[in-house]
Amino acid sequence: MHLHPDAAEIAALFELPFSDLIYRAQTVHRRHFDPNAVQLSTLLSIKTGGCSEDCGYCSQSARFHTDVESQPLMSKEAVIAAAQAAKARGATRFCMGAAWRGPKEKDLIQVAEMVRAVKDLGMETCATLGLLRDGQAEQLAQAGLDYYNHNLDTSRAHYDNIVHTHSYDNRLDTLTKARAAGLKVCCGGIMGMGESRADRAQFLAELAALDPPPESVPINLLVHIPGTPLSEKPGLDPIEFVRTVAAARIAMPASFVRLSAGRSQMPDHLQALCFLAGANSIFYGEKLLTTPNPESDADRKLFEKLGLRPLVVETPAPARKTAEA
Ligand code: SAM
Ligand code: DTB
Ligand code: SF4
Repeated sequence: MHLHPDAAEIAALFELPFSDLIYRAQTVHRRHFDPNAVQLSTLLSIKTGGCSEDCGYCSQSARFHTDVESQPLMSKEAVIAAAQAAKARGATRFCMGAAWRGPKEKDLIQVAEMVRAVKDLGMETCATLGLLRDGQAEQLAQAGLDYYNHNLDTSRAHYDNIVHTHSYDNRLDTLTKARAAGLKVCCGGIMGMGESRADRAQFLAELAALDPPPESVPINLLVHIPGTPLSEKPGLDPIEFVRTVAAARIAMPASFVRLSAGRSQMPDHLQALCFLAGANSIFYGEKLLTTPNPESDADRKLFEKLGLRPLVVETPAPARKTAEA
């Protein structure tokens, strides 16, 4: 067992004067990381829309009328091209997302092929495919998958207000499966879904209690999607969002905390506060899954202004091809 803060301890962090909270987060951050290096992940939606689930924030549920056009599973060639472009721009991790409750066996065989190909480019690989059945995490690990993304998204208590087609325990079970197969875990959530501060503290306590805690913790700010049940939720106070990033940093000192969805709506000074609070990863590239992300040029300028640099990730040499004639 590792030592981790409980919900009451995390709630107490949220109550600190802002400067004290940020100072603590910076201190912890500097003990574990180079504070000026930020990890860059690029997302690609490899299968879009038409999802059976009813997650109240999501543009891709078949149950809501959103502007998203459904797209079947992409070809391996198109995925490789997108990964090459992401690598050329400086991303070190490529994350493939699919709008599924979970992958069917024939889907998984195709995704495994994509993972193999992206891994061969010398990138870190990540997939987010929904709930996994027995054996599927092992298949992905064998194909060279480094990370599985599966978010808890909010507190256990609030989850049932947001999603009705699967449970918090279903999600914890998939995280256990990913871990047992030797995958690294990327697990975080969405802020601004009408949760209370106590919910945010409980959510972070759930993440910190995973043993070991997730290597990567995406903190998303809700992107309001017209047509979804959460489209009209009032925006979260930006300072409360920064507090959440700081509390995540302190609760999971050795994890990468990713400033995730919502950056397009954030001015530079708010993003700077998030980095100060201990965020050290972003999604990089002009699209998230179905919604816009800042242009790469804008991010490069922001990094220059803040003296940040992309984290260099050593990836093992790609599988050696057999000698050519
Ligand atoms: N279908 C799989 C699943 O639900 O795990 C994988 C894809 S799903 C779109 C991945 C994550 O994207 C969700 O868990 C949620 O955290 C995030 N997400 C989806 N829609 C969002 C929105 N409108 N704003 C912020 N984050 C969002
Ligand atoms: C995560 O936590 N955020 C990413 C990734 N994991 C898969 C997805 C954000 C999606 C934002 C809304 C959209 O583009 O559809
Ligand atoms: Fe489907 Fe994932 Fe969207 Fe939920 S979050 S509706 S499971 S794509």
